[in-house]
Amino acid sequence: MANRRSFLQSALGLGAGLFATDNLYAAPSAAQKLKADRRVNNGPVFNTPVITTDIGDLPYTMDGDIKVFHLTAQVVKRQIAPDKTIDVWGFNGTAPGPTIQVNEGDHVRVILDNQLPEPTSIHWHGFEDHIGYDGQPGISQEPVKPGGRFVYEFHIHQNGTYFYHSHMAMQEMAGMLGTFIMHPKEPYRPHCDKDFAINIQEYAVLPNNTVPNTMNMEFNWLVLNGKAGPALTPLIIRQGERVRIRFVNLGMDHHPMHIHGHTFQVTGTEGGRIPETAWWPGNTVLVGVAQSRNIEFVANNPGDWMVHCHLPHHMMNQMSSNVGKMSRMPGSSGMPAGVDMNTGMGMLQGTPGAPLGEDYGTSLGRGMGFGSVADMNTTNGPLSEPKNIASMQGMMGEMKPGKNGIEMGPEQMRNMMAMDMGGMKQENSDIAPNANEVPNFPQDVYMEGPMMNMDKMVDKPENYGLRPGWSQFMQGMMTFIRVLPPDKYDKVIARMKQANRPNDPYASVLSRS
Ligand SMILES: [Cu+2]
Repeated sequence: MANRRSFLQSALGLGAGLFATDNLYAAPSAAQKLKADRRVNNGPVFNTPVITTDIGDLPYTMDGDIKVFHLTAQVVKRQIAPDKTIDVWGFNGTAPGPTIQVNEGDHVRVILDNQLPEPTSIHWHGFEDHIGYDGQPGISQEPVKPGGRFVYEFHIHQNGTYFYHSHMAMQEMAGMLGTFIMHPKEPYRPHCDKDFAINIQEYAVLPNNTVPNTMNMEFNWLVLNGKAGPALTPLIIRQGERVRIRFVNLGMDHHPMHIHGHTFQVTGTEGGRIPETAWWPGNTVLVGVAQSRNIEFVANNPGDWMVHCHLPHHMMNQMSSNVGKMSRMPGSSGMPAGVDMNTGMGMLQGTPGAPLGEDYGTSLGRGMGFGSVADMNTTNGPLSEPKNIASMQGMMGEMKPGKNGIEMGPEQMRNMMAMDMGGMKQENSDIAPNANEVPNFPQDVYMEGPMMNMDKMVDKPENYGLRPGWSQFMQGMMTFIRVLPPDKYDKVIARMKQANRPNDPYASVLSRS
């Protein structure tokens, strides 16, 4: 591990000095009580509003004593990562849809308008209510036609983490889901100072496309609250606070959600609160499809701690099937990576260009093996610097001298490689000189390469004080719990207030602090 870490540091040109800069956290001292009472109750007991980062809440109006929500099913453009905006279906401008928060005992009306080009029906997941409002299309209600409206009515007598989603399966895969919080009549004990909801989803977006392929079983964009790392907004926590996180999974995969630096208790499921005697400890909790897992912990360990799905492929962005050799071994054919990219991503080809085409053989989708077709070498990831310069000189050599005014020597090449590419700062690559002879190279420099530094592109108050270059290492289902000492916490909160963003998901915190 140490070797890998130091390799990465040197591979990415990160000197040891960088780790020492701008440290928001004091060195741990013996006085630090990491084993503090995990039950501590920090103050008065009330229902803390739930924060859904990067999404926010659906507002309501009152009609007498009825809480009225207007939910509009519609096509949504969602930026899931820097320079990556996709066309999905969601609600009221976002996908996932905004979180709905009500209280046990409330009388709730949800007016659904369908602005989609096909019928839909919304299921209220986990609700023990009237069959007429369950949203089973063609079973408990007529599907809501394009331009149509349906009014759902609920008498809330449960409490916990519930969901709403289209009960048309492919629409759900297109983004039509959201969280529905029922706050308890009797607040849960011990009191939590922060309460977060995290929606878990996957999308399969073919290269150069903006529309997710809802048929695909291989996902290359793994998102929490509709964003992939490093675009996710961290969970901002003051050191010592008791924190609840409600994971909600309405996707195709199960996700082992892991947090660093803390031990949590699993305190609730999609069926509501677990009695305290049945809580179980962990640092990873498997959130299965259609499940919620609520975890609670006292954030007593200061630092920027990762919270992420632990499936390695879910900590990556924009995966596509490899084509060609799996190493750069010169003069060797290397290991075949599999079928070509289109086939690997599930696009069936052949003669006559159909699944049953006669030259379409069996495949496991992302194929590997002797029957695979090697189309071309993998070219992602930086080459070793000498080879990089050599190859670029070769490329430039093909140009006529002076054409386009381009003429560069090795020194200028090196400078060009260290240039700032619109926020994606590429630092001098520092790969072992013999990297191309090492089987399986590249591995992590493949995805965590210097090209991936997007600190500037995802700059926001919640990221203030993170270690420079952090964005290279946060992809897919990855964000932070930032456990900030009080003075640092106040600094970050002040910046969040100053930003004065409309519909800020953190509004309930900013108005309290
Ligand atoms: Cu996962």
